[in-house]
Amino acid sequence: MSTEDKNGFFSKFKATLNHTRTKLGDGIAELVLRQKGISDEFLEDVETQMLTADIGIEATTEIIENLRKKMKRKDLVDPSKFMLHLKSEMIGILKPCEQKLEVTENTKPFVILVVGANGVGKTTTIGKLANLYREEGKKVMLAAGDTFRAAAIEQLQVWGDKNGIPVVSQNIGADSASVIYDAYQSAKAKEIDVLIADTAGRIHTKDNLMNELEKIGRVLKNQDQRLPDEVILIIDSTTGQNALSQVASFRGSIPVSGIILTKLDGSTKGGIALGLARKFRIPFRFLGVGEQIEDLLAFKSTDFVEALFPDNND
Ligand SMILES: Nc1nc2c(ncn2[C@@H]2O[C@H](COP(=O)(O)OP(=O)(O)OP(=O)(O)O)[C@@H](O)[C@H]2O)c(=O)[nH]1
Ligand SMILES: [Mg+2]
Repeated sequence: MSTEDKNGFFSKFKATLNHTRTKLGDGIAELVLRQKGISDEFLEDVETQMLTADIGIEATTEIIENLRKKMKRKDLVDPSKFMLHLKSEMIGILKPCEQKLEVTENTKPFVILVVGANGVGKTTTIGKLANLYREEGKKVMLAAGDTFRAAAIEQLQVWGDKNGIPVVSQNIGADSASVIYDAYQSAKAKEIDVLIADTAGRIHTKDNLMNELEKIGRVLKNQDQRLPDEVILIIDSTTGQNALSQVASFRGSIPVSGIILTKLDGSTKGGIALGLARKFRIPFRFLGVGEQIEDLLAFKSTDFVEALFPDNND
């Protein structure tokens, strides 16, 4: 059980992962209850359960192979110890992705570019991030880089108002890179600590939209080679395996340095975190766990894995 439950973080993790737990952890826990010993057949059943819970082929194979080796070495004999071994394999895969986003003080403004497919939760997550940094006492500004729809600019403005922070925007149809350039200039002049730029949702297989992202990257680099300081790719955790191709495509256009998994609260497919971690090892900066401003959790691999299984399954 987590030792860091002082603020109810673990309880929130647990509640958030309810649906994924029903799909993954409860099923495995039931399998374990029926076992007298660990067999190849049992491991195959666990493997099937993991695949249907969107952990993906690579992470699942790695975990099952390691457990099979332990079984052969007789390190894994007792079914009552199975969960401990399984959890520790999962934590091993997720741990490298547990890296907090360090917003450095000496690089003003620290520029965060938020990208992702349509409707994944980019703008909402920006509202949550703005709130987080504002509460830390930082001066935050937003850039309305999604110029495709008037509603997108208005939506960001609403989050700006909620946070009481400035939003730099231009008219609908304006060049996204130019909006972000303007915002950068303004943020620099106003000594803003964190500038968070929204971008339009894009289907990762459409070249022209991906080229626009490359342009944003170039325009920022022209200002300062270090920019952008962070590129966050938002992944909707209900999309399942498609997340893997989204990461691969976005990374082809812009150096993605962090992932935020959203909508975990309604998803049965939270297991995708393991698939993503195994394949890309990109840090999960945060998890989106609801539609409200405070529904953003820091990623902790141990808590995440514990929350995937019913209680008392050590
Ligand atoms: N349950 C839940 N809903 C979320 C979460 N994050 C975002 N949403 C909802 O998902 C929907 C889309 O969110 P947006 O923030 O508009 O997504 P977007 O990526 O900016 O969308 P586009 O700009 O149209 O590409 C909204 O209804 C949000 O309230 C989350 O973590 N949990
Ligand atoms: Mg949006």
